[in-house]
Order: sequence, then structure tokens, then C-alpha cells
Amino acid sequence: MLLQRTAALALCNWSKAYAKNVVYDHYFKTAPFAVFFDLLEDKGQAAEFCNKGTRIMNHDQKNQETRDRFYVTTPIYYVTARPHLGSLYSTLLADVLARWNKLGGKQVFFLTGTDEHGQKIAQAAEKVGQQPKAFVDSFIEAYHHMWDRYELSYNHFIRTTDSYHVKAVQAWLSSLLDKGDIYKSFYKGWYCTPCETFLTDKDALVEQAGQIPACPSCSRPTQIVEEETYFFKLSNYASRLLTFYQENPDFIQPKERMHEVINFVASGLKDLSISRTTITWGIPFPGDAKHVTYVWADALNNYITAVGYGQPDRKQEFESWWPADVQVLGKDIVRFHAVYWPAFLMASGLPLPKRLLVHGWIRMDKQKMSKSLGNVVDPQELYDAYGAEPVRYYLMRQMAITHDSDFSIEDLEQRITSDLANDLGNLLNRTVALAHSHSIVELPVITVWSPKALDVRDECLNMLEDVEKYMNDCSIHLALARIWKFINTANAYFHAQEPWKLIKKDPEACLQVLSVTCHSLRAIATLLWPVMPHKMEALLASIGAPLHLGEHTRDNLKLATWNKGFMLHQIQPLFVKPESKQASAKPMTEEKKQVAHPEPVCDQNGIGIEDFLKVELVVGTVEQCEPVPNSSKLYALQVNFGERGMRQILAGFAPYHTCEALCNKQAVFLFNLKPRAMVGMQSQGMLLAAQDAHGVPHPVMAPVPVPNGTRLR
Ligand code: ME8
Repeated sequence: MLLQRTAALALCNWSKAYAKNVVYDHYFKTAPFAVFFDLLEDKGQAAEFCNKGTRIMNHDQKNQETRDRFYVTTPIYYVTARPHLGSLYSTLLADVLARWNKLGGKQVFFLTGTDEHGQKIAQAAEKVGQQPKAFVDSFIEAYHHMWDRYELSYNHFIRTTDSYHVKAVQAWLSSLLDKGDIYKSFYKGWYCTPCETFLTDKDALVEQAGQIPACPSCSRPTQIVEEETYFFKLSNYASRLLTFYQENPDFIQPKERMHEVINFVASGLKDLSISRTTITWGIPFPGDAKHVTYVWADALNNYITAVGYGQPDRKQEFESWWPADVQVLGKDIVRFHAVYWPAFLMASGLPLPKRLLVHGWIRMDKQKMSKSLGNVVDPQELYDAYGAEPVRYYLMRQMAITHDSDFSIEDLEQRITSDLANDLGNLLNRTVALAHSHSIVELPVITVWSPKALDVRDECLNMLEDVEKYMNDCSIHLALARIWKFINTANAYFHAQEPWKLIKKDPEACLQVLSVTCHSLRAIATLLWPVMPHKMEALLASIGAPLHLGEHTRDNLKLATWNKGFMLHQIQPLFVKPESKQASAKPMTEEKKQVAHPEPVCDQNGIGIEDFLKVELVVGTVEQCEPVPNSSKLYALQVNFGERGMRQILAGFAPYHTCEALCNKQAVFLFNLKPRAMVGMQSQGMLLAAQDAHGVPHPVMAPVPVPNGTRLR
């Protein structure tokens, strides 16, 4: 320890001189000692750090500050109800990106909040006999509560009724009025209140057939609006927008959405109505008491007012955060963010956000989950049933950001059981449990690695590179899939090395195996921290490698030397396999809420024989076994059940047993399990298995040869 401290001090002194007394002074005063210990892992890297420092400080200081910052936003949600799984999903995406950037040593500002003005809110308040402000106030606590439960690390929660926002929006409108970008005229056209959208000619084609047009976004009937209004000269910005899209092809992710936006703009833009006279619940228009600001002109500005726009005393703060690095939004509000918002910013002479991350919808029963359709899942019920971090993992892993995805409680439970409890949980448990059972507390630094260990290390380094690429591309689901591929590699290595045997015949080799899994776990848990922060902190603490957030947290994982020692101690299992709680994920009704705490299935007296007879356990012979493409775990077994026929059954044995070991074996299967699709293949049953003390599943074999198709009783 003393040696390390001395080395750190020496390194810093050397670095101070090297980096012209600037960067290191700063880091030395502010960073915890751990940063230097980490730096000591590789002198080359430390030198690179100092070189970088010199380069950086010779550069424009302000540019550097901007580069080291990350500003991420979510849509601000209409407060007509408590938050649901859809709003949680968007906010969670932003949280994971925020944490990922913290892990890269950046200063992060993460903004979320609520959209509180407009006709939709006014109508919802009226329906329950409340004033709009009292109505919106009644939901705010629920948002804070839910976001805290789900560990969403937002820095600021903006409400569009906040007085600083109201004043800044009025200042913004005044400046555009002065510039001539806003003018007064008359609007006649269709309006969708649930979406708070003026329909354009392109949207309202049905009108020509003499019908009330349905909203193209939510399919509900629209209403005609005829009123005096202020227009924003959107038509002036079409060509500048098109040039911007062309010059910034990564502005919208995924790219397909960019094509839709370009088509919309290229076919012509009309000026946009930005005030209403037929409602009163909104920001008063400056200098014209008859008008209130159109809710989108008010709401979009939250992204700049929250960081100081329009507030003279916060000018510097605004310049240090804006433009946003990533703005997360659902595909329903792309036009507002990709057309109107950039045009507003251009009119104000402000830079445009760097990227819009547009995600698909979470669906329930093949329909968008939404407050107005009433098919929403209550995140509180999921939290009660499964805890925050398993749900965070499921949402980030299961939902492909760029597509619509169906929410399913079966999938959630499957992910918790197989990915979290079996794959990741077991990798930790088997390592720490084996060490514990042989009183191994400390793993020394290993200097000479076996070829098999080096293979795992190389695979770990590959994974780090891939994950970095996916995360910087905001493809969180792909990053998680890649991490799990490596978890399976580490599990397979551990199993193949049989350290529980090595401990007796070659203790040094056993320590090496444990060290490989600990280095692997350190990388895995650090990368997973943005998704499951508390669980991963617990994991890292249990191997004596606590997380230190800093510029080098991710880079240090890439050190090819794998030169860490570990201190192991046992902890409670990180993940508990869920009992089936499927009913709790149905839409939020009083009836369903009660099922969130189901009665235990069995009473103390056990089940009756009639219940047991419902389960068909049948003997079959594995005639063929092949690895399933795109799965590192599954084998596809062709099983002969005699007169009951052949069946394909998928089994997650690949990390543990070879196909040869399973072929021609007569084993016991759960025969009347509902067929299930996995990685695009059907599985018609389940191979029974018993896990040994190290978490390795062994198939349950027939006690003696019996005819295929024999049922167990
Ligand atoms: O549109 N799946 O607010 P909003 C995934 N106030 N995401 C979903 C979802 C689902 N089923 N349902 C909602 C508004 N979302 C405006 C935004 S921003 C300046 C103003 C998420 O309460 C998704 O991000 O209707 C969607 O864009 C947002 O919630 C809409 O929330």
C-alpha cells in the first residue's frame, strides 16, 4: 500500500513536470487516489494520459470542456396520469447513456421532466373537476418517486410551469417577433388534441372525401380549429434543414427515420401555428393577452431553458451544455424534434443537437402501450414483483431500440432466470463459493497465463471493443447481447478447467482459473454498471475490485496485462429466480393490482396427486444434437419418444456439455410444456437437469433402459 502511494506520488510529480503543471495539478487535487493506482497499471498509458493532457491544454480550454461533457435529454411527459412503462423506457435509455458517459469520465447533465400546458391537460383536468395546475401538481410526486425507485440519475426535472421556463419562452418568442420570424394571421385546419398537433395538408388528405380526418399518429378523430394565430415562418427553413440533414447523416438514429423526415421536408413546409386563442392554459404570448403559446413551441424549448437559455445569469452554464449530445424520443414525436425543433434553433441562431435517438414503441397485445388506450403496465407493480434492476436489464436487453417490441412477463422472467441468475449470477457464485470452500480469500497477481487463459483474455478484449462501439452508437441491446456472449465464454472456460479438481492436484492452476473469472467479472460488471448500477457495485465489491468512476475506468479494462489481484468474499445471490408472476404485467386495473402479490401456489400440505398427474415426465432418446445458430448456449436436440413421435427440444447445455456427451442418451423430459420459440426455433418440451454445486446442469437420465415414450409416475 505504502509502496503504491509512493509510486503514485512519484508518478504524479513526473507527470506534473511532463504535462506542464496544468492537467495533473487539476487531477491530483480532484481525483481520488484510486485513479492513480489504476494509472499505475500501465506506465505507457499514464504517459499517454500526460501527453493527452499537454495536447489538450495547449488547445482551446473551452473546447476541451465541451468535449468532456455529455448532455442527454428525454421527452417531457404529458402529466395526465402516473408514469407508465413507455415513459420509464425512454427515461431509462437516457439514464444508461448518462451512466455510460460517466463511466468514460465525462461530466454529465441528464434532463427529464413534464409537459404541463395545452388543451389535452386542460381537458383532462376539467374532466375531474380540477384546475389544471392543481391537476398536474398531483402527479409530480409519483414521477419523482418512480424515477428514484428505478435509479434514474437525472440532474434536473423541468416542469413547463416553472417560472424560469415560462419567462425564457416568452423571451424567445419576443426575440423571434423582433426578427420577423413570427407574424400574426388566421388559421383554419384540423387539430388532434391527444397529440396536440395541427395536421398539415399531407396528414389531412381524408378531408377531401368530406370526412373528419383521423390523426395519422394516434388514429383518433381530429377537430376543426379556426382562430387568429401567430405563425412561425417554418417555410423559410426548408432548404437549410435539408442541407443540415445532408451534412449530418447521423443526426437521426436509426437512419430510416431520417429518410421519412427528409421526404416530409422536401415535399414543402408550411408556416406553423404557434399560438392558440381558444384555450387559456398555456404560456401567455408576449404583448398579446388573447393568445397563449402552442404547447409544442413551449415544450421543445425545455431542452434549452433547463440549462440556462434566456436567463442572463446562466449564460455561461448554457454555453457549456448546449447543444445536447443525445436527445431520446419515441417515434411518435419525430417530426417535432427533427423538423420544428431544428428550425426554431436555426431561427434563434443556436447550434442543433448532435443526435436524436428515436426508439420504437413498447407494445401490449400488439398495440402501442399508451395512457389513452388504457393498456399500460405499471412500473410500480414490476418493481414490487422483480426489483428495479432486473426490470432495467429486461427493458434494455429485450427491446431493440429501433423497433417496436412486445412486452411480455414470460420474457422478463426468462431473462431474469437464464441471463441474470443462471449465467451471470452463477459465474460469480461458482467462483466465490469455490474460493470460500477452500478458504481462499486473496488471489495474487498472475504474471504467466496459460494459453487457455490468454484465449479468454483476448475474447474479453474483443468484447470491450465491440461494446464500446455499440454503446457509442446507442445500440444498448446489442452491447448487452455481446456481453452475454462473453459471459458464456467465461462460464464455459470455468467449467472446462474443472477448478474444483485442480484445487487438489494443482492449486496454482486453480488460482489462475479463479483469477481469469475475476478479471472477466470485473470487465463484465463495469460494462453492466450503467444498466444495473447497485447490483454491479455489489458484484465488484465481492471480488475486491470496487468501481471508481473516472476518465480511465473503461480504458483500464482494456489493459492487456490483466494484472490485478482480487479479494474475494461471499455475498447473497445477486439475482433471485422469479416464481411466475405473469398476472402482474396485465394493464393497470384494480383487479390486476391485487395480483401483484400472488398467494403462494402450494399450501403447506403440498399438492394433490391430480396436480402431479397434470405434469407429463417422459423418457426419450437424444438422436441428434446440434448447436443452435446465433446462440452460444442452446443445442437443438432431436428426441425420439417412441410411439409419441420425434420432437425438437432446445436445451441450454452448450456451455457445459459437448453434443457427443448428450447423443444416444436416454433422458427425462417435461413432455407437455407449451411449445416455445427461442432464437427463431421451436422447442417442444424441456430436458430435465440437476445443477451441481458449481452450477453445472446434468441431464436427468432414465435409471435403466426403458422403451422410449415411457411416462414417469
Ligand atoms: O409526446 N413505448 O408526451 P407523452 C415506448 N409531451 N415509449 C413510449 C410509449 C410506448 N408505448 N409511450 C410513451 C409527449 N412513450 C410530449 C413530448 S417533448 C418536448 C414533448 C415515450 O407523455 C416516448 O418517448 O405522450 C414518447 O415519445 C413519449 O413517451 C411521449 O410522451
